[in-house]
Amino acid sequence: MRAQQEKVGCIVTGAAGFVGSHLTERLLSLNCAVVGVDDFSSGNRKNMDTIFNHPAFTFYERSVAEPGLLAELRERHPGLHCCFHLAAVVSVPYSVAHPEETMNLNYRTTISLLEEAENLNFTKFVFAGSAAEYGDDQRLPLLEGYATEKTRHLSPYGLSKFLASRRVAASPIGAALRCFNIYGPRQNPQSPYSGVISRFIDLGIEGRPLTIFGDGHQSRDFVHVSDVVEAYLHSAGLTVPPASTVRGVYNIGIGKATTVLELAELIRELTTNNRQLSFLPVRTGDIRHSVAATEAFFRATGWAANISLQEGLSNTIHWMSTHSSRVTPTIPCSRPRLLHGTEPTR
Ligand code: UD2
Repeated sequence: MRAQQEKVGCIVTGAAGFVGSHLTERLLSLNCAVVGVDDFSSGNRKNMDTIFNHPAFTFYERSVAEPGLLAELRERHPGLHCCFHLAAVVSVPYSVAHPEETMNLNYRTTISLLEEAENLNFTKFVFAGSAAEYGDDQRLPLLEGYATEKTRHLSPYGLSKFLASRRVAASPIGAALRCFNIYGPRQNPQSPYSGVISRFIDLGIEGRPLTIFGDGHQSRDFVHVSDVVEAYLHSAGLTVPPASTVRGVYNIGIGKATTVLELAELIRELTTNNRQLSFLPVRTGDIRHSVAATEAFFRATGWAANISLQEGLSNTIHWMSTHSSRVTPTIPCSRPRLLHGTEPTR
């Protein structure tokens, strides 16, 4: 890993988020210098507890929508040359209620940041795409080429991610990772976008009935956050041994479908929850099946998920049993603040 000798400078937007905080932690463990940016609109300060005082980490409570942000950060941190852009409107229901805000943040702001990174000669810009870019396409497994301008998007979230991924993938420094259903430690079971695994584990641990929307035969491709973090490193060539970086758009999943019923049974067993399942009406807008074709990213980088669902669930259950899973929501702060690091020089 080249960062053992030389510090690689990375920006992580959304550093206080579920995935962003794990990515930041891992980059720091690889001896990278990391600048984290988050406005706490959905991220949480608590997610950064393990990294906040790390000497190679500097955090800015700022919005990625501020014009000129990358240039300003590059001036303060001349070693920055890699940007992982994860900050976004992350909730599908929220995007439906706020389509304009979603298009602005997830699409237009991404393009502005990418163009700024290109102008500043960044070597890499990795974007957090989503399985939502495939809309309700049921040709399975989903190949990267299936998402086109003809795709019927189910939400502004899906459309904004698709448009942004397409532009990022066309950049000489760009890679867009379409992550499928990510789970793992620090995912908040109380939030509307938290995901079925954290909700089921929360209910399982509390000895309450797991709630199934519909018949439970719908399926998803569940990928552990540690595997996703490794995929981000691979996309930027920050691996051991160093790999060349990749361009384009790639699926990140395990390539295996698990039904919600199978998942519920596994979690009931692992949390020794004997309560009967509770069946509720199908959730509006729910897609039936989703599973990634994962060969393209494997061919490009050699990455493949290596945490099985069973292992990932055990790890997440252990974490949720030993940590308070209910994080207090933070109140967004409109005034930019430097929370850690050297005071800005203008
Ligand atoms: C995922 C993403 C979302 C977006 C979308 C695109 C997550 C957490 N969310 O939504 O951001 O990218 O894919 O398609 O990765 N379910 C239950 N009971 C519950 C909760 C959920 O039965 O208590 C079902 C739900 O109806 C769905 C499945 O579990 O069929 C997965 O739900 P989810 O919210 O974890 O994720 P998904 O695929 O809807």
